[in-house]
Amino acid sequence: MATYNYSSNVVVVMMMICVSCVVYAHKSSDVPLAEGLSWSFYDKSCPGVESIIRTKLKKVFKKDIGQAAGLLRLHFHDCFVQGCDGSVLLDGSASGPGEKNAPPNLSLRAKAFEIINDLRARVHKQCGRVVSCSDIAAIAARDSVFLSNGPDYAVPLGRRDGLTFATRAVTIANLPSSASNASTIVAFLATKNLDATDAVALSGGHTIGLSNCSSFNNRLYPTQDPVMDQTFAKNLKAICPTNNTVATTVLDIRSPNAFDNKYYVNLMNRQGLFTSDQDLYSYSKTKDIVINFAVNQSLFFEKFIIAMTKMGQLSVLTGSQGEIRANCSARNPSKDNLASLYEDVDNLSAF
Ligand code: HEM
Ligand SMILES: *[C@@H]1O[C@H](CO)[C@@H](O)[C@H](O)[C@H]1NC(C)=O
Ligand SMILES: *[C@@H]1O[C@H](CO)[C@@H](O)[C@H](O)[C@H]1NC(C)=O
Ligand SMILES: *[C@@H]1O[C@H](CO)[C@@H](O)[C@H](O)[C@H]1NC(C)=O
Ligand SMILES: *[C@@H]1O[C@H](CO)[C@@H](O)[C@H](O)[C@H]1NC(C)=O
Ligand SMILES: *[C@@H]1O[C@H](CO)[C@@H](O)[C@H](O)[C@H]1NC(C)=O
Ligand SMILES: *[C@@H]1O[C@H](CO)[C@@H](O)[C@H](O)[C@H]1NC(C)=O
Ligand SMILES: CC(=O)N[C@H]1CO[C@H](CO)[C@@H](O)[C@@H]1O
Repeated sequence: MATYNYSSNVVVVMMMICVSCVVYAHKSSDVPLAEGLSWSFYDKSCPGVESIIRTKLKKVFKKDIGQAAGLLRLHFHDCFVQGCDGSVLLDGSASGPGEKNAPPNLSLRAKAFEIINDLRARVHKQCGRVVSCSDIAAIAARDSVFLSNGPDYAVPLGRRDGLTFATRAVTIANLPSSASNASTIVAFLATKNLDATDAVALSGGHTIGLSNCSSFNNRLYPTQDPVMDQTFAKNLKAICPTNNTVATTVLDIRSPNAFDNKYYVNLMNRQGLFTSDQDLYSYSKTKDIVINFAVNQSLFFEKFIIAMTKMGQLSVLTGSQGEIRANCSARNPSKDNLASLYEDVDNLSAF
């Protein structure tokens, strides 16, 4: 009997080890953890958080895989502006639903904000108000990558939600323009401790999703960017016949909905959409990285995970800083009357 118990415990332990190995084979142990974040933050307080999110997102993406791109970009904007503190989610933020038309025109998908709030309601319903909106956004970004055929990887957790949204000026100052050249992009990301490899890998986020004409018109009008492939330019002009046309096109012409390394193959064929994309293949410090990713998808995935893990820890709030929002779009009204608010917001019928 003792022997039996002993071996079954061993089996259970082995299964647990294996489960974490198989599900998150790509924990980026190369990247140091920010103080206060951990790989097992919700293991006791909300062990189901990641499966609740993934299960729901599978359904969301089955209906519209485009939402994956919206969620991935949302996390990027959250992290670059004032750190990964969920500030982008707050109504009234320069990048939030209240000011969608503010320059720079962020064009974040309205639906992405709704999805985050829906996930929050599901998670809080099961665990109580213990998981932050910024962590939900980080997990949702990872699942967007994985469920678009990209790599799976573990996300350090324990972020807290910020109390303030960024001003318009701070938002503009922290999001590079798609008309920037590669040296500007690399120099800008360096201010966030992201190196040239990170810059090239993160730009690979443009392997999924859409863009409005306004984000690449600078390459068509008044004169065509000589670097751009002729046929590609002709097709873009058909979609955006004038400098003012309001229309959208895919970021990755080879595989618009798949998270893969085709973005880099596009760049090598001069079919990158933005100046900030295409110039990565011209700039001496990034050209070889583009080539290496174009010929080796595993290498891209490996470097993307490292870069995302770094980006996902930018200026995080942890410990007793910030709060756990009861509604991702608004800061908590006060420290005391949350119980009643929390009951009210658990309405899942919208999804
Ligand atoms: C390096 C600097 C970056 C620049 C200049 C940039 C710029 C842009 C622009 C202008 C758009 C299109 C907006 C529109 O016109 O609708 C866009 C879309 C997108 N970006 Fe970036 N981006 C950058 C980095 C990133 C990063 C780091 C990620 C994520 C890892 C990312 C993921 C996306 C995605 C997924 C979309 C498509 C969104 C959708 O379909 O809703 N971008 N980006
Ligand atoms: C972007 O801003 C321009 C004006 O600056 C506006 O015409 C356009 O509709 C905006 N696009 C989005 C997606 O908000
Ligand atoms: C990149 O853009 C910056 C800012 O516009 C400019 O100063 C610089 O000369 C450009 N670099 C190259 C190599 O074109
Ligand atoms: C294209 O439109 C943008 C914004 O509407 C404007 O800033 C730019 O000067 C225009 N370019 C040309 C060549 O008309
Ligand atoms: C591709 O990159 C992976 C990950 O770094 C590496 O293990 C593998 O050897 C590379 N493959 C080739 C053919 O270079
Ligand atoms: C969440 O906060 C936003 C912004 O204050 C508000 O418009 C929305 O109604 C709130 N949602 C719920 C479910 O209370
Ligand atoms: C949930 O929201 C829907 C519409 O968004 C509304 O019709 C319904 O009454 C709400 N249910 C509860 C229990 O608040
Ligand atoms: C004005 C315009 O075309 N806006 C679109 C920009 O792109 C997003 C999708 O990425 C659309 O949701 C916007 O409607």
